[in-house]
Amino acid sequence: MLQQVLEAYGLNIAELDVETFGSGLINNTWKINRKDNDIAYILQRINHHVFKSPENIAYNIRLIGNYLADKHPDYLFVRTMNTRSGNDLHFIEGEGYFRLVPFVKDSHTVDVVQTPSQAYEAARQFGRFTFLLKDFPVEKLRITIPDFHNLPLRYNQFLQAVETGNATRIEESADEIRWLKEQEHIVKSFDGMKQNPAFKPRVTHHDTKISNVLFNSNDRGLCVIDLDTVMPGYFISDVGDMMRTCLSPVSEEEKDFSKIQVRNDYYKAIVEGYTAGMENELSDAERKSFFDAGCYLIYMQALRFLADYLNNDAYYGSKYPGHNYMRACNQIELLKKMLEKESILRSVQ
Ligand code: GN1
Ligand code: MG
Repeated sequence: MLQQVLEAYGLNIAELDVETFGSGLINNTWKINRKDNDIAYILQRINHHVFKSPENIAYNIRLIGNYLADKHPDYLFVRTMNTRSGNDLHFIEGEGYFRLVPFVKDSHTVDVVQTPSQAYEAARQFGRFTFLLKDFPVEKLRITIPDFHNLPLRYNQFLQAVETGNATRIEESADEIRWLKEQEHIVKSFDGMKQNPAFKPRVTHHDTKISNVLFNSNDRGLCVIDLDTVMPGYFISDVGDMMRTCLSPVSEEEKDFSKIQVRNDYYKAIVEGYTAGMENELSDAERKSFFDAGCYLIYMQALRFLADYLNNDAYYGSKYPGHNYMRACNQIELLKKMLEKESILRSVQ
C-alpha cells in the first residue's frame, strides 16, 4: 500500500526508510527518509470516517497557503506536495486518502511540554497563525468536522450515550456521569460566550497540542502544523486546548492521577504567548476569558472520552480495557484541579 502511494508522488520505496511517526489518535502518520540525502517527508492517511470529505481539508489548506504566500511570504507555511498528476490528495480505493508534506529540515516537535518557555512559544505560534489570517475571509473556509467544538452539542451527545450506551459501562461510570452533569453550568457559560459579539469568529486551528508546533534547534517556535481542523471558530478553542494539554506535567494518558497538576507558570506562559502572537486583536471580553477557555475544552474532552467509552470506543478506539474511561477520569481530575485554582488563575491576564 505505501509503495503504491509513494509511487504516486514519484518516490521509489527502495530508496527510502519509512517509520511510523507521532502520537495522533485519528490519522496514520509516517516519516519517510531518503537514504541518499537528508531530505525527508511526512506522509499521512486521513481518517475519512472522521473527516468525511478530505477534499475540504485540502481546499482549506490551499486557500490559506495562497493567502499567506501573498500577504505574509515570510511565514513558514508547510504546503502539501502534489502527486505526479498534480493533485494534493492521493486516493486509493479501499485504503483511503493520503497526503505528503516536506519535513522541515532542522525542525522538531515536542510531545510533552518541558518548560514554560516552550508553552509560551507554542501559544505565540497559534496566536500568530490566527493573527496573520485576521483579514482572511473566514467564511470561505469549509467545515471539515461539523460542530467540532460545539460544547452544547457535545453535552447532548454525552447525555445520549448515557441513555443508549453500554448498560454495564453506564453503571460503572455512575459517579463520573453525575459529576459531569453537575458541571452543566460550563455549557451555559459557553453559550453566553457564543452569543457575545465581542467574541469574533476567526481562523482557528482547533487542535493546539504542543506536538502541532514546529520548533527550531533553539526551541523557538517556527509555525503550526496539522491543519485538518482549521475552520471558523473562537479563540477559546485554541487557548483552551493548549491549557488542556500543557498545564499538567502528565497527559490525558496518565493513570496515576496524583501526578495531574495545574501549573501557574505554564498558565501564565500560555496567556502571555497567545496574547503576544495575537498582538492587539483580542477584545477585552476575550482577554478576560482565558480561564473559561481552559474549562470549556477540558470539560468537552472529558465528555467526549466518557461518551465514547459508553458507546463502546467507536471513535477513539482503545488500547486496553477501560482506556477511554481512564482518559475521561484523567480529564475530570484535571478539570477539578483547574476549578480549585479559579481565583488565582483569573488574576493572570
Ligand atoms: C484527536 O488525533 P489527534 O490526537 O490529533 C481529536 C482531538 C482530541 C484529541 C485527544 C479530529 O486528535 O479533538 O482533542 O484526539 N481530533 C479529532 O487526544 O477528533
Ligand atoms: Mg490532530
